[in-house]
Amino acid sequence: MSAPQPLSAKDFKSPLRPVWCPGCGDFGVLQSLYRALAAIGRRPHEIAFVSGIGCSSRIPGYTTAYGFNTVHGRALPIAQGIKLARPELLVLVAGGDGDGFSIGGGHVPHAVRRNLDLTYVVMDNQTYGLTKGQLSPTAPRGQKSVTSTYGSLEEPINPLLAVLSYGAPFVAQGTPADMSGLSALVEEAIRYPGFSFVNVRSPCVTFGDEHTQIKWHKAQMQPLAALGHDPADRTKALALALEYGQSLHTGVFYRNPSPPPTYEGQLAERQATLAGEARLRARVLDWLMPR
Ligand SMILES: Cc1ncc(C[n+]2csc(CCOP(=O)(O)OP(=O)(O)O)c2C)c(N)n1
Ligand code: SF4
Ligand SMILES: [Mg+2]
Repeated sequence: MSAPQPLSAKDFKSPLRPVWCPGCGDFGVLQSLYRALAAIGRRPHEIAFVSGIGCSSRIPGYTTAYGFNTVHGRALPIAQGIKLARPELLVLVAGGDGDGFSIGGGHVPHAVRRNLDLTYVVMDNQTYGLTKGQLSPTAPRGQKSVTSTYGSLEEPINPLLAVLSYGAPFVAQGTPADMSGLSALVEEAIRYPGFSFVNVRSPCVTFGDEHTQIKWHKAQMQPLAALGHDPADRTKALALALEYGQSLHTGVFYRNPSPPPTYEGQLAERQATLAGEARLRARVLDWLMPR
């Protein structure tokens, strides 16, 4: 039998044309996924790509993987169900800041602490793009929007700090202002054996303010590697994550060098133990009460 052909980015490109606004950061995220998936080499039919609702959540449809554009804020529970039922699949989850940290925010800690081998990519544009620019949970205090005309009175959620403090073993941040860096991060996240999170600062060119645009990202970006950050240092990662909002650090904040056991791995072990015990019980019963 001949060896399977290596895959290229175009093997993951679906015939659907993205309906995103020209210049939307989500195009960059899509490109980074094509590149990462080609490098990883799993066939499109071995990939389940789950999203919520939002501009960003359209992303599975633009790939050739099996996609499920689910319900607003419910991508993570559905992705966990798929991974439990079919652990051999590569399961990707994607959505927006609103989808993940507003309506779906209650699911994030539980997905993190269960630690299924999933990669969660959030396209964080600090706005609700699809529904025309309402205030998002990651938007800074003072942000003016159609639902905060005089400026937001609320502290934002810090997605990096939240996911790190819930105990995620892999946390990174990227931007389409650095496409090769973003593709490498997405690839590394997918390869990590456990729950991995990539917060992508993805510009919304239609409703985002200037601090969320690619020009600002290019000027402000600070790669963590250039700062000498050691991604095995969780305490330092938490300190750097606190700067979300003031600076734009890119790269891996935290990578647990000893990946904790995954939920599906532990479940398989338990099932094997229980099956062994059941076989033993049946043999004892057969011996006590021969049929
Ligand atoms: C249960 C429910 N509530 C509200 C909505 C309306 N809705 C659709 S997308 C969205 C927010 C989108 O923002 P985000 O998740 O950040 O994605 P973006 O469009 O910015 O990529 C909202 C409020 C919905 N579809 N379902
Ligand atoms: S509204 Fe914003 S997030 Fe939605 S497609 Fe347009 S630029 Fe992208
Ligand atoms: Mg958004």
